[in-house]
This record gives sequence, structure tokens and C-alpha cells, in this order.
Amino acid sequence: MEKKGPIVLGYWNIRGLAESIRMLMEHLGVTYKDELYQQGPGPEFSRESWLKQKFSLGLDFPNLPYLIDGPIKITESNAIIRYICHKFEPKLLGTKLEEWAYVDMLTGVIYDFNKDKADLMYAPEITPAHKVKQDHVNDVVKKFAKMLETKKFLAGEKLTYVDFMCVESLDSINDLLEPIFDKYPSLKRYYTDMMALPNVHKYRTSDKFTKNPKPYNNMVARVGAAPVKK
Ligand SMILES: N[C@@H](CCC(=O)N[C@@H](CS)C(=O)NCC(=O)O)C(=O)O
Repeated sequence: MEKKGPIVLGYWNIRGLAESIRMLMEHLGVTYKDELYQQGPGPEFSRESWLKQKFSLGLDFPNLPYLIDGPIKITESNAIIRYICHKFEPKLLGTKLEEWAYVDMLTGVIYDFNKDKADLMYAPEITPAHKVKQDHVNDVVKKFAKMLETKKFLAGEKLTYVDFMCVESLDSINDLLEPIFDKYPSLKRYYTDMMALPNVHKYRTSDKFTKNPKPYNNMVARVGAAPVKK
């Protein structure tokens, strides 16, 4: 018999790929448990806390983040965030064909953007070879800023799940790479609106978020391995 209980979200004890999922669940008032794995300190940066469980959780493609909801066990951050919407608030996926298509496109855009952003933050040093990633990140930030001059949210006037992914990415860039909220008023306005969503505000000002703040990145990262104080 599968044990009933709250949704379990397994991830490193960082914000990383899980924070947008946590923020969405907070927004929706979903009861969940953070199963946190702690990476060890350098120079080994042990992943043992995770590796000792990795292959015994019943995951077909074991990875972090994972979600366990009774018999449903999945990995892949995009699948997880979409699962939460399907289960609790399908309109956050979009409500008609053109919105579904647009939101799916944004999911891919943000995922690729996050990958290059993470490469910049985890690289032991920035070399000329990183220019293409830097240019990509800057270009997407600029595109989001332009879009958000005329739209309230990324997909238009209605909130969708990609806004949780986007705002978390922008927050990390602003805190760790470049003060983009000062540079682009539209991004500042968007961030302020997202943080003013009542349950998001409650979460971001709660002990859960502020007492033992999670760093954006894991111990091995060049930037963001320690929590940022705001
Ligand atoms: N495509 C996956 C990437 C997951 C991934 O790269 N996870 C990293 C942390 S961000 C990890 O440490 N995974 C554990 C592992 O590889 O065993 C997703 O979007 O969830």
C-alpha cells in the first residue's frame, strides 16, 4: 500500500530548479514537504546524502528535483511544475490553444536560459568561451524586459506557471550577476507584482523562507553558494 501524505518535493537544500515549484505550491496553498539533501563542503563536495537514496525511491529517471504524490513519482522540473498546475489549477497552464503553445515555448526558453545562467554561476572562472552564454542570458533578459513593458505577465494579462520560473531566474540574476531590476523598470514592476501575490508574500516573509535561507546554488558554485541577505 502506498502511504498517503503531502506531496514530497525532493531537492538539494538550495533554491536552484526547485524554488519556482515551491513558490507555485505556496501560491496555490498546496501542502508539501521539502525533502532536502545537503551537499558536503569542499574540496570533495560530497553528494552522498542524495546518492544513498537515489536508486531506492522508485523513480524511473532518478534525479533532483523529484516529486512523490502517493503512487505518482516523477522527475524533470518542467514536468513537476506542470503536474502541480494540472492537479490544482489547470488555468495556470493557459486556457486555449494559442496560450498553451506560447506557454510551452516560454518553458523551453526559460529552461535553456537557466542552463546558461547556471553555467555562468557554476564555472570556476569566467573565460572568453563563456561570452556566448553571457550574450544569451543578456539577450533573453532584454527580451523579457521589452515584453513586460506592455504585458502584465509573460503570457499576457493572465498569470501562468512560467511566471514563477521567470521571476525566480530574474531574482537570481539580479542578486548574483547584475542589478537588472534597477536597469529595467519593467522587470522591477514584474518582480514587485509577483512578490505581492498574497501567498507568495506570506511565504517570502515567513520563517520558512527567511529563517534558514537557502542559497540559490550548491556548494560547488562560484557565486550563490551562500544565502543572499536582502
Ligand atoms: N532536466 C532536469 C535536470 C536536473 C538536474 O540537473 N539536477 C541536478 C541539480 S539541478 C542534480 O544534482 N541532479 C541529481 C543527479 O544528477 O543525480 C530537470 O529539469 O529537472
